[in-house]
Amino acid sequence: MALLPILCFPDPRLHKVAQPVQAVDARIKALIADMFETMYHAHGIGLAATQIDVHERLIVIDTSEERDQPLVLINPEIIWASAEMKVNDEGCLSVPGIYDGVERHEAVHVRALDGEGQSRVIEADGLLAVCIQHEMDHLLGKVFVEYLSPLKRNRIKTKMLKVQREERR
Ligand code: K1U
Ligand code: ZN
Repeated sequence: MALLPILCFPDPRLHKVAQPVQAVDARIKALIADMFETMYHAHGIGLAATQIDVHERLIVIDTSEERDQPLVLINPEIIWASAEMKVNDEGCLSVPGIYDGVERHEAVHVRALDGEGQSRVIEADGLLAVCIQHEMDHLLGKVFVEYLSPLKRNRIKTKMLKVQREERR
């Protein structure tokens, strides 16, 4: 297994649209293991392949307190979304240290392949529903700061670029 580097906003590669996974083969299974290792190491609750510069429709999630309920979503599709919306505070491993409110569907049903290539339907609410919507945005090249005002987004961009310049010194 391996820890993978996570792209940081405003890296343009975060805006690439991911393509469907063609086969759940040994390459994808190895990638899933590396993504879980990377997500747990970073103390995240989710990670989309886009964030590690792989532009395929693959997500790993674990929203459990005990960090023992890994969930793999391959080629996910939202098949139902609640009319009720809710604003939740979100963070992102690609925008470290920034948290802000984003409005999402309170509940979603998602069809996806699991890590063995089996089709599943996941009925999610609460933090899991928020996390699934956040990660599916990554696969479309969308980062959560794009829901914020242009003023906030530009401030975050300037802050991230400053941090990245200082880290390179
Ligand atoms: O996509 C990512 O970068 C992972 C991200 C997922 C996420 C967290 C919170 C709301 C929506 C999506 C994170 O794991 S951020 C770090 C984190 O562990 C966290 C932040 C806020 C609440 C709960 C967890
Ligand atoms: Zn994110």
